[in-house]
Amino acid sequence: MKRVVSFCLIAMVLGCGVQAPSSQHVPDSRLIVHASDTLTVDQALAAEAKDAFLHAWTGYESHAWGHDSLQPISRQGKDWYEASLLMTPVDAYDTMVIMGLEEQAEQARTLVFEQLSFEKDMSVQVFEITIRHLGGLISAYQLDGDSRWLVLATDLANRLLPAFNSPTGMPYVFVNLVTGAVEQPHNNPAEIGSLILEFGQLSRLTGDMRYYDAAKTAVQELFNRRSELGLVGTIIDVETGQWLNPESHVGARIDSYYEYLLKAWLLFGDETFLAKWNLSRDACNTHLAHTTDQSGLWYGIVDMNSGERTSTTFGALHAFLPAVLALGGDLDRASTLMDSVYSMWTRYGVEPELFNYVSGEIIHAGYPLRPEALESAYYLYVLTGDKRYREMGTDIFHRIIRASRVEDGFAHIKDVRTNEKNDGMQSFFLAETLKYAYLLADPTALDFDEVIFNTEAHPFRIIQPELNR
Ligand code: DMJ
Repeated sequence: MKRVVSFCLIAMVLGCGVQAPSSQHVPDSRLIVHASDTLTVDQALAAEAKDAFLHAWTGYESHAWGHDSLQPISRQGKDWYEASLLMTPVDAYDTMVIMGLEEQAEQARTLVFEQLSFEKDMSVQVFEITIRHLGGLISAYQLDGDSRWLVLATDLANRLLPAFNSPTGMPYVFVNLVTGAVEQPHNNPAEIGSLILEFGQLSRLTGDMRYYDAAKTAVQELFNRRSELGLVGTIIDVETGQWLNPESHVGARIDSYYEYLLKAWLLFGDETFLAKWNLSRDACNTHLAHTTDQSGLWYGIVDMNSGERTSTTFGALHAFLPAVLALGGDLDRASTLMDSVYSMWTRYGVEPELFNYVSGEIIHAGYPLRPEALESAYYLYVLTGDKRYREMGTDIFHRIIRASRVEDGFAHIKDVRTNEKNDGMQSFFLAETLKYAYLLADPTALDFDEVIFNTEAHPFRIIQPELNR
C-alpha cells in the first residue's frame, strides 16, 4: 500500500483548508502538468534509502545522543556551539515521518521536547539555525500538528529577530540567543536572502507578520543593491550596504538566494518575489551560464558589474540549480545542466566540492555528503516522469553509499580521488540527502504539489489563501 504523508490533519487544525495550490498560484512559466500520475515506486531503492537512514540514525543514537551531530569515525558526538541544539534530531525528524519510521520519530520527538531549549547564552549563525532548526520545527509542526513544535519555532524566531537590526535591515551573520547581541556585518546573499521561507511560513502559521516583514525587507535591500547587470556579489556589508566581494555565481554564499526568490513566490503568492526571480534568473542565464564545446552547460564566475568572466569553476553546491530551473519551468536548461552535474559524478567517482569545468582540475576535493545532485534528480524525475533522472539519482545514491559508509554511520569524504575520510556526518545528510534519495524512489510518499521544500529539504505546506502582497 502506498503511503502519502498527509498535511490534511494540520490543515484542519489550522483552519487553512486542504486544497492543493490554485492555478493562479502557479507562474506562467512553471510546468503545471506534472508527471505525478505516471510516477512509479522503486521498492528496492526505497528500502536502501531507509536502511541507510537507519544506519546513520543508529550511529547517532549509539554515540552522539543529545549532541548536534555524530563523528562516525571517532564515534562521538559533536556540538556546533557551547551547548547542543539537537541539530540532527530536529533536522532529521521529518525524514523519519516521510519514511514511516514511527519508532525513531517518537524517539526524536521525545528527545526534542524533553531537552531542546534555546535559552542559551551563545552566538549562533542565523542562516544555519534558520534553515535547519526553524525549518525543521515548522515542517514537523505541519506534519504532525503538535503545537510544541510551533512553540519552539516561535521562541527561536523571536531570539533570531535581533539579527535584522542593522542599518540596512539585512541581518548580521551571528546573533546571541539570549542577549540578542549581533556579530559580523560582512554577510552574503545566501545567508541574507534565504530566511524568507522560514520566517514567512512562521508568520502564516502564527499571524504575526513581524517575521515575514523582517525577512522580506532583507531580501528587498539585497535585491536593491544588484548591479546594472542584475547580479549580486559574494560578500556585502550589512551596515554600509557596500559590496566587499563582487564575484557573482550560483555557488557557495549565493546559491539559495536565487532558490528562495522563486520559492517565496510559490509558497506565499507574493508577486514581488516573482519579479525578482524573473530578473535574476535572466541575469544568471545571460552572464553566468557558460556553454563550452567540450563539456556542455555550466554556470561560472563573473564580475557582478562588468560581467567579465573571472573563473570557470562549478561544484557540488551549484548542483541545486537544475532543480530550481525545473521548478521555474525551464526544463530544457535544467535537463542540460543536470547532464553536466551527473558528469561530475561519473568523471570523479564522487563529485568534488569544486572543480574547473574547462581544465578538469579539482579545486576542492572534498565531498561532505551533500544532497544537491540527488535533489535535482528528484525534481526532474517528478516534473518530467523521465526514468533517466531516477537512474541518474540511483547511481549517485549508490556512489555516495559505497564511498562514505563506515561501521557507525556515513563519513564525509576528504578527497574524492583517494576516498580518504573526514570524521563528520552533517545533519543535512539525514535531512536532505537521504530524504531526496527516498522520495526519488517513492515520489508518492509526499505530494510534491502541496509543498515547497526549504533549502534544507524541509517541506512547507502551501497555506491558502495566499498572501497576495
Ligand atoms: C545545506 O545546509 C543546504 O542545502 C544549504 O542550502 C547548502 N548547504 C547544505 C547542503 O549542501
